[in-house]
Amino acid sequence: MDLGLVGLPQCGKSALLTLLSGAPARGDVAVAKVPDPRLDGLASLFHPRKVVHATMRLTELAGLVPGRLERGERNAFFEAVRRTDALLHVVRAFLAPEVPHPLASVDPIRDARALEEELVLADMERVETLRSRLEKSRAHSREEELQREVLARCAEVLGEARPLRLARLTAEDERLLAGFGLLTARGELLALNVDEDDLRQGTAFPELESWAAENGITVVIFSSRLEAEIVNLEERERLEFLSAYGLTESGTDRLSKAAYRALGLISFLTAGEDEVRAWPVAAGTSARRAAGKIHSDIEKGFIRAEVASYADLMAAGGWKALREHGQARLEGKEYTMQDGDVVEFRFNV
Ligand SMILES: Nc1nc2c(ncn2[C@@H]2O[C@H](COP(=O)(O)OP(=O)(O)O)[C@@H](O)[C@H]2O)c(=O)[nH]1
Ligand SMILES: [Mg+2]
Repeated sequence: MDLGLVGLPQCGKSALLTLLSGAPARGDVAVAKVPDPRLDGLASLFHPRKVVHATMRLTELAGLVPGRLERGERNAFFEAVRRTDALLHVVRAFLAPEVPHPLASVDPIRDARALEEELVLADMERVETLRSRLEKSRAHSREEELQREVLARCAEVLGEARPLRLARLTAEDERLLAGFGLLTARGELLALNVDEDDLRQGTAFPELESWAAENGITVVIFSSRLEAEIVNLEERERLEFLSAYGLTESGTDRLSKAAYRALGLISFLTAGEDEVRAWPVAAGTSARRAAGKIHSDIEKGFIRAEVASYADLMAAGGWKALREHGQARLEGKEYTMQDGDVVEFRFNV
């Protein structure tokens, strides 16, 4: 699962890549750990040799200035977007006269809209091309008929200048569209990089926030500057620092969690003396497929999943007491994994 960082040049993409991955960015790809306090809870119970967080891959895409691009550059950018599973759109709201703005003024809603419009426009062109190609095709297979139908619905949404993530596509629709490389169906998160003073005053950006909500985009307001100051502090100091801004969680943590959701991921957990671990799977994944994330043999030889909620396991103090309380459920291969399920798989080898 790949999260693409997009936004104008100098808006803070590389700074955010560094913050999320916890290390100075080397090139434009990095891996981010997804914070999960449940792992700390489980570690206090099981005293494992290691604790493994869920991770996601981050890729910084070339900064693009809408309206100023040659066709080749636009296509290269869209190609890079196609390779991502969700977008983290960094938008600049900090002033900093020493940092040049490619459009000479700081205007977050203008910048946020401009990129989204580019993507919607690209999808419109693509959908039109696909529709006329299907119109001309002489073989009228059932599959093509279904594609025509879903593309007509896409054209309607895009025609209203709305992204495809608002088109209520079903899993079947997504299957039909999978090879077409449309851009706006993917999840999107908007990271608004503000000045520390704006954070302190809790300054709201109502116009931007309602625009984002209408477009199915989650907004996280953070200050890249502030985050860089607190990243190396002890947990306790960091919390004190944040509380001065009326915050309880760092922007980096809020962004990581929101990005994980935008990617459509949830975590199931495994816990033992060897290892406590969070496993990322797409929301809706069955128990059997989830088992395959750990090892293909567990998927092949799947018998049952023994599942407990994190809260029940913590309250019981371990699997043994949990089983005695009848709080461990035995689930079959079609069970849909839930975020925070603690699981032990039973399997034949
Ligand atoms: N004052 C201020 N400067 C920032 C902030 N975020 C990034 N910068 C600076 O803006 C410049 C561009 O940031 P960078 O992360 O390289 O932007 P990118 O082009 O989007 O990757 C760098 O000099 C950063 O130090 C911020 O929140 N406040
Ligand atoms: Mg950069």
